[in-house]
Amino acid sequence: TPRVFSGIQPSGDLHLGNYLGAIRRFVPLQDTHETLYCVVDMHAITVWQEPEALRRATREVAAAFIAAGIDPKRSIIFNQSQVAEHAELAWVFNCIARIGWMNRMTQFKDKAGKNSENVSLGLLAYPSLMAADILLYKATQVPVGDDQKQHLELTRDIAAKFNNDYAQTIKALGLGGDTGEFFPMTDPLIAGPATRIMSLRDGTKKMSKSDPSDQSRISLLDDADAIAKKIRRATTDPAELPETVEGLAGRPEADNLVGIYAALSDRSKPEVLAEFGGKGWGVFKPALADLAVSVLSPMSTRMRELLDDPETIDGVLRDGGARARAIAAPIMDEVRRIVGFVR
Ligand code: AQP
Repeated sequence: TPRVFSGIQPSGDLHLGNYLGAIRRFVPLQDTHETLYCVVDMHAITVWQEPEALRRATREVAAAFIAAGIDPKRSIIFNQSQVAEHAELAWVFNCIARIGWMNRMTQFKDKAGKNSENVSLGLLAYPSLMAADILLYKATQVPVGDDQKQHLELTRDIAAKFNNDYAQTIKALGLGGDTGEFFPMTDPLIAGPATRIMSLRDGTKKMSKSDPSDQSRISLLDDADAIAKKIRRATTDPAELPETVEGLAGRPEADNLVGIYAALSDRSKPEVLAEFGGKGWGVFKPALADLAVSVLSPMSTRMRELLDDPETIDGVLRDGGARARAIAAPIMDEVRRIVGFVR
């Protein structure tokens, strides 16, 4: 069975974008793939995290996984730092990847801003650790939101350069399988209606954990009141909803809210517009709020229950860590042999 890997950073409040773009899509893959879902705490510390907040956020992501329907028995749920091989392979990849590749990453440019001399070295190397996360398990399928596409292309570049630089030893050791490749080429799974959810305040910016405005995102732990309020206050233009998707062009906020409605109701945007086209925001926003509450509130209730019992969550992460390590260790062993490290 093909192996799936994906990760979420415990770097703040999980939001609707993380759910629709990633977590929700993790669930059905359990039926068809071997699935590893990781709370990437080592990625999170590329920007400063208060230790206690990091611990809380780590448990919160794990709780969201479980509440969304990821079964800790069928899937491996763990936090990255429990499997030291992630860091070890990332180091090897730091020596494979080129600084120029990292400098081109738009996420780095966005997060570093004008201050790129003064951000952590880890933030620059972030995609190298992400490549290690995936390739440590030779995962071939990676469900992510649209914003991660460039990082996944880099993962392929790193795998290809590793395979190429070490082609001779890979061959000599017989570790290249039929194709001569040690690391597989990974495919991003970016599909469906909600691969990029935008901020509720600005339809041109993605919904993000690190947006300073809490009003910009619907958090998975928001209660019904907060959800309704945020949707009511969401920025929109004054025009009515259009009858067709073409009518959403040049209206990013309208497009975003219709997209969210479509994703939450498992319908297409044309279907949503068939119902709401020609109606005003005073009709659409309350309907969207009701829908969002009906989807999210069972999940947040379950998350809260789980978070009341951190020991159980920690046990899930520990068990997942051991199972992940059992897959990673032999692959890392082969990497050490390929690179020429003496054991
Ligand atoms: N707005 C979004 N729409 C759709 N998918 C999204 N994802 C994030 N934002 C959206 C997807 O969620 C997964 C986890 O992302 P991450 O935790 O690794 O970090 P990120 O992509 O940088 O997400 P955030 O929420 O914006 O966090 P910060 O602000 O900390 O950077 C990924 O699959 C991502 O595509």
